[in-house]
Amino acid sequence: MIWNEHHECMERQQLTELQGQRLRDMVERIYFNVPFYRNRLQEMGIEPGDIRSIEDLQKLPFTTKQDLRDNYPFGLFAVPQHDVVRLHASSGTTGKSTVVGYTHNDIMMWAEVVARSLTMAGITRNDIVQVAYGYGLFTGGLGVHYGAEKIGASVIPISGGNTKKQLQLLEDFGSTAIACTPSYAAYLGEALVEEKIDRSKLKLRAGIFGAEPWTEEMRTQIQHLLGLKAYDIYGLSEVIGPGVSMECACQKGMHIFEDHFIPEIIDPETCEVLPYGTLGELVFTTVTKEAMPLMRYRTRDLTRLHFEQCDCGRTLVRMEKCVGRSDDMLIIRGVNLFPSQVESVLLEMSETRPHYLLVVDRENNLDTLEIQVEVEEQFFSDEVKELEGLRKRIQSNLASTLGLHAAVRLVEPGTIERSMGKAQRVVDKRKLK
Ligand code: DLL
Repeated sequence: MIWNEHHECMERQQLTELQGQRLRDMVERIYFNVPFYRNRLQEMGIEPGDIRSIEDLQKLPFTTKQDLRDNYPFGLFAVPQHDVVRLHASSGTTGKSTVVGYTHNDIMMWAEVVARSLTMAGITRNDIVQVAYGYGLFTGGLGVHYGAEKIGASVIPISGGNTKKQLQLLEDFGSTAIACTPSYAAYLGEALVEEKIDRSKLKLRAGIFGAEPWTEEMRTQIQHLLGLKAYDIYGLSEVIGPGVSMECACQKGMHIFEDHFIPEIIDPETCEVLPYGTLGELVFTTVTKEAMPLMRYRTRDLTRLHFEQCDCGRTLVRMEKCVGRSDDMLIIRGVNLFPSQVESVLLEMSETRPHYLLVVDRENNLDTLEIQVEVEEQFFSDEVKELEGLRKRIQSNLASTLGLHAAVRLVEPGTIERSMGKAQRVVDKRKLK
């Protein structure tokens, strides 16, 4: 089923016209209502009338997270405070949090894109959706909540954490879908086994997992652990929250809701727009948001876009699973590396669990990388010799994929700290020195 066939299956030309018209309106709104954007456009000699169609998008300047910080908390709002009905914020690891505001219409639009997303995972009014993303300033909980309610599903607003309660409700309420981060899903799957809950008694069919990068190998593990079909959902607070894009049943990338969010891929170094299909940084222009429209916002997320028609019938462009964020890329002795590459290698092996940690340090001016890997119980109790054999195998698999020699430390199941939200996969001790 398709939630909004009109907007999800538009002819490209019709969609481009709609985008152009919405872009024109948006540029006018921010020009007259947001001094920051007006100054920036004036500096570049651009007037609202210069932006007439989607082809003019490239004339516009980029917006960065730093711009949001510089205008903290409400400097980029395009409406008076009395029209703002909701505030969210993303914590971020450094500096001030990024604040985002929503008007009533923004909240409705958000519910609409999440309703489209959940429909892609086959969710209908007959489903019971356990929302185990955090509720609060984080957009995950409330974002999915409103979309699921719009569809008419029964929503369980349990929020993140409280694992025993999660399992109890999965059993007692017969939740048919669960929404949480993939790392928390993996943890729930593990807890299910520990609590000796019979998986066949659960009614779970679909998982709506996102908010952090995760690999195909992780998908396989979660599907196996929880007995459901795992779907990838993408989004970021600045743009709206969850529901910027979502995988359909074909699972060949995430469809971006282009009637609201216009994507571009740029070279993160030169800012040059790259041809479709090339790996680069994802940039979004929001064309319908009222409270805080964003012009060419640099997400830092690295992916590729594909325009070929999808078998599901939707014409919306698809983005590949994110490799990671450009600011999560580690440079170890000159070799570029994303935690997701390590995840792929580890989870391809049946002896390892989906919990790992990269510890980066510097000794005698040389970068060091230690990868801590949890091993399945039955392999851990094996002989030392076999364990050493496994360690060496992991090390050599990593070396051949990453082109880098990393120390591997096998740790007992349950050793690596579990996260109820976004997992922390890297400890970079170099930054502490
Ligand atoms: O994580 C919104 C969200 C909530 C999305 C629930 C999906 C589900 P932020 O906290 O602002 O918002 O973080 C946004 O998280 O720029 C990506 O780096 C990362 N991210 C989000 N979804 C995915 C995904 C929410 N499916 C940042 N795959 C983004 C990879 C993701 N990374």
